[in-house]
Amino acid sequence: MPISKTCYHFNSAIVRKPSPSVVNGLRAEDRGNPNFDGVKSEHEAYVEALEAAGMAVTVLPALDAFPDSVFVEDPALVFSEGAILLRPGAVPRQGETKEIAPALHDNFDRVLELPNGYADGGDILVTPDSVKIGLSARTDLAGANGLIDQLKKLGHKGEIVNTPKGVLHFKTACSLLDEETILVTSHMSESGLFEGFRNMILPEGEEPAANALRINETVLISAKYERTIDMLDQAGFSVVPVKAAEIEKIDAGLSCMSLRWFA
Ligand code: CIR
Repeated sequence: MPISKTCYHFNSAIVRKPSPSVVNGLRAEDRGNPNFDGVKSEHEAYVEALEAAGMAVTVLPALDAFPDSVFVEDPALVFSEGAILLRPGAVPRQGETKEIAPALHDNFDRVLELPNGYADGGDILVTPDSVKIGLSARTDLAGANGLIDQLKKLGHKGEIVNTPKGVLHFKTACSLLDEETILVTSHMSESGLFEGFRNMILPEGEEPAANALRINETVLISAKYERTIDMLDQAGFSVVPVKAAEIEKIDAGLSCMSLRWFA
């Protein structure tokens, strides 16, 4: 299957239930702890939205020892051709790789490993031409180069890019809406990184909506960003608002809570 078909056509996902310890999740800036019941209901609604978009969802059990383990996107990267176990850059999250490994072996014939360095899935954006790997406080050059080697084995081309300073993950500031369109903060757009794409710039004050999630015919967007929802609606996208206000308190968005692929 050509890579352009794999960018947002998915029929399978892995998620992990949040543990009560999620209230202690990592954050760059303290905006108060998320509420556990709130995270739990956001997660349940998210799983329903994935299913409604056409995916079969495997739900893994909560892991109390890893507060951020609900964000399964970070310790692994998956494609139709196989999976890659990553090494998260944040020390408290590094044990999550070992925890996600059995689910990957259950679902993929090929499970590769990052040979060295660090890389978080949140820094990786799959586009039709390349898999963009954003260097960040979580993803270093050794990790990015190691990832490029592993991607090659699965038939994908990796490309190293920069995550703007002060932004947690590359995909905190952008998402792919279709083969030629990126939803992006004005700051990241100004870097010229997406010159070959149509850039849809987030309205001022709604930058956290950048972490949207295109799945098949729908785009999931954090429900509180009404101007972004209107903008995408008017551009003809089929938008599904999903509540994410609690997980945003620990710097997360909609892509973070699943691993997605076409089986
Ligand atoms: C962390 O700092 O690692 C978590 N609190 C948030 C992870 C968000 N993941 C993502 O953007 N892929």
